[in-house]
Amino acid sequence: METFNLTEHVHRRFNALTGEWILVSPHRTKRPWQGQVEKLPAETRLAHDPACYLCPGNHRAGGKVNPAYEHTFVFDNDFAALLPAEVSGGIDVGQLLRAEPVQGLCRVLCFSPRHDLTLAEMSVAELRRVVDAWAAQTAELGALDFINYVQVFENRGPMMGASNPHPHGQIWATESIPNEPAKERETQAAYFEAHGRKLLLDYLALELEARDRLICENEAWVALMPFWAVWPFESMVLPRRAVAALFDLSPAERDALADILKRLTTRYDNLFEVSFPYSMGWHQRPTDGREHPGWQLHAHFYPPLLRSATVRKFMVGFEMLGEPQRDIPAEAAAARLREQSEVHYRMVA
Ligand code: H2U
Ligand code: ZN
Repeated sequence: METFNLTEHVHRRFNALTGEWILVSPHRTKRPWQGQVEKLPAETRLAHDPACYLCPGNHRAGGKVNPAYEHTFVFDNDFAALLPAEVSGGIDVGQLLRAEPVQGLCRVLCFSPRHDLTLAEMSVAELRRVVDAWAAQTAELGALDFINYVQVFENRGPMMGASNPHPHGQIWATESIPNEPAKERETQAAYFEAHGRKLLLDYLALELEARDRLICENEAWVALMPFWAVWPFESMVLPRRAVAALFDLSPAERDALADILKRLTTRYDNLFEVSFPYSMGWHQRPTDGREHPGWQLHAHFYPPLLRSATVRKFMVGFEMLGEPQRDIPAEAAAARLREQSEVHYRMVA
């Protein structure tokens, strides 16, 4: 019988952060990277688009007017999915029909007044302002009595459902702790209970030792493809120091975060010479007033592209009904990102 090996044999990998398994089928891609990279036609991009709801000075869909902002700009979402209305009660019919009211707030964060930039194309100094806005929003919303969790995220590109090319992200702050962070809370708490150390710091130490899933790093941060990655080019951004929330980052760590975000998103864009679509977001310690000593701050990037600017992975069939599956092992996909340039393809003459 052959000895198990991650690059040859069909296997399942355990996601230590969610407690779920994923299927890896390396043999399905004997020729994974020979398909040509399709390039999309160059888009015309306006620095200010008079029709954009998010550009400075423009009217939003709800009728409000944006100020002539010069850096970042935060506003309450005009079509918020969560509202700060207090309602009592709920339903529970035989533990089968259950519902509970939930309060919350939704905000939109414009990353830049420039309509035609992305995180990858903004300067490190401008990205630092985005980091500061994320931290300030988390602190402000997290301090509210009825907010127990703050989700900072960005949907990038029409493929991920972003409504507008203007660089922006969202913040949803909730009374409840949503499913994904709730799973991570359980796994991180159990690990801390058993070992007295943070799960993600021990995990990072293993990755820094192995090195084959690293993408790029600096003095304070590491971008890597997690061992359990499901999306073809999924990544995580991890701080080297024990820290649980963006607002606890030092000024030097914020600068270093701006640096790593620019470098990671540039590598993504360069991979298929396209503005790489993704959903990204931060998982921070819940703001429910509890300690959460095992919680470690981190970001996830979930990009859907598989083989080119137009070929995406679909999470369907077995993945919806069974469990997620990938062909190219994380190590091979990480190597592809590692070999990318950190000079954005649009900057190359
Ligand atoms: P997405 O691109 O990730 O969908 O985020 C845009 C958000 O901006 C979306 O939630 C809000 C939408 O409700 N929005 C406004 O609040 N006002 C507007 O004028 C346009 C969009
Ligand atoms: Zn705009």
